[in-house]
Amino acid sequence: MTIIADHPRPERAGILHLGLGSFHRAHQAVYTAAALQAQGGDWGIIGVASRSRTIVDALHAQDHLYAVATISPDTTTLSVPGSHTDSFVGGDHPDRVVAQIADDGIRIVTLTVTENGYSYSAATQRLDLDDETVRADLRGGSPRSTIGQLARGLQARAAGGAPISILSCDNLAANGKHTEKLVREFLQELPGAEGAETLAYLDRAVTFPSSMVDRIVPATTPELRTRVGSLLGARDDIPVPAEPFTMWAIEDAFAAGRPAWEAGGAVFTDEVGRYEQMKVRLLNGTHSLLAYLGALSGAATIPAAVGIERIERAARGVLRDEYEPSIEVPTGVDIRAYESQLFERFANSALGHRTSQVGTDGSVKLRQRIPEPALLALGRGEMPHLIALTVAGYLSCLAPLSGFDPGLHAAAMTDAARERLGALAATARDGRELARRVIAELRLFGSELAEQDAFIDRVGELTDTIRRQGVDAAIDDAVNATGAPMTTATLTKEMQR
Ligand code: CS2
Repeated sequence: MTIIADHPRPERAGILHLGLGSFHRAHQAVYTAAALQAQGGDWGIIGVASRSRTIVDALHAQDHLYAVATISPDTTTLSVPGSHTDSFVGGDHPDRVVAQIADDGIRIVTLTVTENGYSYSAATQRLDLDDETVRADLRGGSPRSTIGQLARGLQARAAGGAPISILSCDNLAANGKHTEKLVREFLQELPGAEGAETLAYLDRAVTFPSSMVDRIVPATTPELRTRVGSLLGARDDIPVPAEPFTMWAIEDAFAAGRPAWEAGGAVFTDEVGRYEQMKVRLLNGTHSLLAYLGALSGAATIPAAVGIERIERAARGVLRDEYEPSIEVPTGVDIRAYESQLFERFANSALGHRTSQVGTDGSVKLRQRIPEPALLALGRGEMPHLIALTVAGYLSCLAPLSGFDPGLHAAAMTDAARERLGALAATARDGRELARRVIAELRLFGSELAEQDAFIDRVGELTDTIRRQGVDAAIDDAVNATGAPMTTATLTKEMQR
């Protein structure tokens, strides 16, 4: 038996997608399938994996079809989006990436390259000119960085001048503007007037809409493959598990048309910035707290972490007292309903979303999630104890002080900064010194937080508490300091009294 798509397949591609991971396959590909089903059009997707051949090889073997398994605590349902027309590995064929961007048939380039894929410096927010790959891309030859590929592709396309849009779908604040800024910085760095013509083309014919993406997509497991195989009645080597919830808010600024993504439920809005802030802080910020405190408490998964009462308490506290005051709620969103839905989503135990997955790449993820809300709280004269605890949890997991073992879930977290942080921790006398080195000297969370001595000391203090007295003591300390709200469990107990 072979896999069959849910809808007629597109004949031609109109989208080049960089970052062919699970998230894209359970999010944009599904919205595009709905758009194709509703309106047709040449909006097939050519997927580009950065380095790994696994997905690309399997997609070719499976006629570019795979199942999305929507998993709730009671049921699993399957859908088969058929939006991909082709795929290849960008690392193996960098010139093809450039050629595809230059191809007039492609009218949108979408990106899910993770927070890590944008080659910018956390301290300055500018293109990282110390990055070897960026430097090589600036010198010429086949580009390997995402920003280099976009800039070189647009440079090649500028000759014909056809309009195009670049749509970032990563968890970065103002992701469209951020991507545009980095591409422009790349072009400005080119010698002589080499970039000038392309910059003029960007002014004329290229847009960078922002978008907020949301769907929890854990890693695939061998068990899921077996389960999907029997539900589908066909072999699928690359099914994607995902939660039932899905959301996409997009700025409607496309230079050369777009698929009818609203058919899949996408929201086109002028308030993308508000949606992004709400999501990156309330969902992702709280997620990071759950991942680090959970891992340090021995929880393998996010639902297990949020099932620990004192961690749930800290999570509700950080969301309500420290993230929520920093955002402007999008028009029409009921923030209390959003919050309670979030906690239901975190508690979806059927998903098996791992703390090590969410804790991975904290050095770039936290940069998006914590500095602004922390600075706003400090500006109001309040210490954001639970954001400080999140950072202390991160440092304890990734850069444990000598003699502290953060356990196997922390050990499974990968992070580009792990080695650098480990070296700082190895010679730090205590948490305060480590926090100072990471936040003030390395400026891992930007230059403004680097100046906030009281916050840095609080992170250091909580890191020491984790090492000396354990994570529970640190959570209690931070929660009591903020007077965080009670958990549902304690509220029920209180009411029963
Ligand atoms: C998570 C996100 O891994 C992480 O950092 O917070 O991947 C999260 O699951 C998604 O953004 C949900 O939309």
